[in-house]
Amino acid sequence: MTRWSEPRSIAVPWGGRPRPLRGRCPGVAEARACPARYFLSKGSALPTNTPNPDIEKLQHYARVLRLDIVQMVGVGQRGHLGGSCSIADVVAALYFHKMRHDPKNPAWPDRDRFLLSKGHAALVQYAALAECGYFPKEELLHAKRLGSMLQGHPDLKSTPGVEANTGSLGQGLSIACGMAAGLRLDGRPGRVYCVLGDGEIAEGQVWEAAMAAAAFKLDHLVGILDCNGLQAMGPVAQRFNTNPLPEKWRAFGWHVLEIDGHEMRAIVQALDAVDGVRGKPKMILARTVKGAGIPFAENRVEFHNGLLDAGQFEAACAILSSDPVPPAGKGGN
Ligand SMILES: Cc1ncc(C[n+]2csc(CCOP(=O)(O)OP(=O)(O)O)c2C)c(N)n1
Repeated sequence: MTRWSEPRSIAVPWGGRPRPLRGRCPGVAEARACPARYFLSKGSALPTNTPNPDIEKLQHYARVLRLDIVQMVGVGQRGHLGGSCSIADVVAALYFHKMRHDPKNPAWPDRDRFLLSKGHAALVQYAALAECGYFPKEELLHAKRLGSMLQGHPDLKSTPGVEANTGSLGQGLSIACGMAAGLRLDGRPGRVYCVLGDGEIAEGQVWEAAMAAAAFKLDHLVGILDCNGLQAMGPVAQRFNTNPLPEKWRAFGWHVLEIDGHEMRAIVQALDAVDGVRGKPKMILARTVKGAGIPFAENRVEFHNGLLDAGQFEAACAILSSDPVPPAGKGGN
């Protein structure tokens, strides 16, 4: 269990001079007084890439990610809790099972690419990268601070393992298309996984990218749509209604699967199943709950970019750390 460390200057991943941390740490005064800022693990998970992954272990990692998200949000400061937690199971399945990647060599040319088009959910990606060992887990506690390697939205130049700057919604799928096309031209085996939000896809650029992916038959491009039904201001269906989703993506020439986005076995099976589909890009519609895993935040739009008070923070930590030990006899870290 790693305890919270004091703020300090941090190393810059791509070889620059160390930068001092600036600004107020999220909830720093409250967090200093809070005994519960800790991690469940030191962070040395490696992707399994096996045909039969240990589902219980992947579920455990999803819980680790959610606890790390809560630690990053801290007390008394806003953080994108809802949309980070809704996609945590999918992100765990990708980073700890499906994707071929090497935390010791983030630029490995044959790696699979992960793009978080809904970049406001950066905390879940940071948690996964730290857990895999791309950087020390202690960095998570400086997330969102000026000068930190973990900015409020994914930043290619700040964070090892981040493939592109995302968070201006609607752009990630276009980047993913370009990467997929480039990998094909270079004869590389990498697949591209792109996570989008169901509110995000109201952006018109998404549909240009969707047409391009089908036109170029980018069958090594896999989209995962986090269908939690809420965007920043309310239900997706009552704002810019992006439904009906399966019909739309099929009409745009994609192979579509629909799954429960919190059912780990279904996630793994879907990710494996789309490998076999040729000639089309694939879209996995993951039906999820915003804030999943934190009962008082589930399906509550106020936790989109929510703020935890000390009691909520403690309660969330208690719930998420109630299973601190990985499945018996199966390793973990
Ligand atoms: C181009 C652009 N417009 C607006 C925003 C502000 N914004 C951040 S998150 C969000 C809602 C996104 O909803 P959704 O894609 O459903 O995300 P999720 O519910 O999965 O977190 C908005 C409008 C933005 N980041 N980029």
